Amino acid sequence: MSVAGRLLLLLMSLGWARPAACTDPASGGWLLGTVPEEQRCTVERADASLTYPLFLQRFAFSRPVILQGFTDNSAFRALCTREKLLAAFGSSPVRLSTANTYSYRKVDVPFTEYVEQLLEPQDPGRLGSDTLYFFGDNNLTEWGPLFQQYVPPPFRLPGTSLAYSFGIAGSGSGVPFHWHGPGFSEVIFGRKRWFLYPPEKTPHFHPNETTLAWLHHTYPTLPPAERPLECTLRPGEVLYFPDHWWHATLNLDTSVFISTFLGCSAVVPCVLLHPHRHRSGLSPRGQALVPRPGSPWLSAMNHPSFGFSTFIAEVILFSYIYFLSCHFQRCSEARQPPEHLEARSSAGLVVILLFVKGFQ
Ligand SMILES: O=C(O)CCC(=O)C(=O)O
Repeated sequence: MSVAGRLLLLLMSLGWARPAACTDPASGGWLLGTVPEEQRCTVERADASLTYPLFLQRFAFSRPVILQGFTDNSAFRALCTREKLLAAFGSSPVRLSTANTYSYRKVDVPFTEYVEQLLEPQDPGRLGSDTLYFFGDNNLTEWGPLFQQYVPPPFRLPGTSLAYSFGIAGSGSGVPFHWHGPGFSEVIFGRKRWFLYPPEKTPHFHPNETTLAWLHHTYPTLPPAERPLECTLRPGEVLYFPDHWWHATLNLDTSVFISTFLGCSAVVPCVLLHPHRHRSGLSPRGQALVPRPGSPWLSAMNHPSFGFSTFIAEVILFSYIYFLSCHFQRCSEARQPPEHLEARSSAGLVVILLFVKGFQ
């Protein structure tokens, strides 16, 4: 072996030089990546002095922001090391999905199999449609106790409630451009590069291409004015993405990450307050990513055919409830038994709920 080779081996054994792919304790036992980091960050950053009114005024409905120092997830991070997750969830199944925009294949595998056999750096020659990605579709019965340890970002949007999507993915992997409702994303381990475009600026991308391929082939051809907003997130930073913003991700290392989606828990405030809600639901990839909790309202809002008709359905529902409450009042004034009205109100509600559910 040459002198230089011996020197390199010596340095590596002393921990002074890092091989191309390795782990260190700070990475939670997850493999570090070799995808080069881009220092440019064109997304605004805000520290913990950002107040909720300012967040609403400056970012909530208009542009992304990276929040720093708002929450401390070190306890959650300690539970997300490779060793701890394998010990706690090794035999639990995880649902993987293809990392492309339009086709959406799902594959269930035990978590151990995913971590030990499938979680590998992205093959640059592979299509998104042939790449499996673990993000979302989490079984809340099994993973719920872990998610309870996560401290979500402190800000909400009026009329929304939280739903988590958790994932782990190899370096060079990511999701291609898509959009959906607003939310936050936090990296627990690893680094993740984000690319974002406002709703009215549809990006140039091929639906079956991985983000890595897009970065190599399309990104360099973009004139400066056509470039996305972008930034690389590190553990402890939280990105807020507003409603309907296009976004794509690229994991620079094996990353553990969690998104907090702000789904509509009441349709009327959502329609009135969120500027893009009148445009129908989600991009196909968005539909697949956003968790669909049981609420028919939330499901309807997150459905691609959601739009003006759902809004009308809710207006009818609210009018109906209002009408009934007036009617009950008159009944009690007139001392009439309200049973028949109760039956009618329940039937009416069921019909309206079925109507809204019919969109799903
Ligand atoms: O973190 C990722 O790779 C995907 C996140 C994402 O697309 C989302 O939160 O909507």
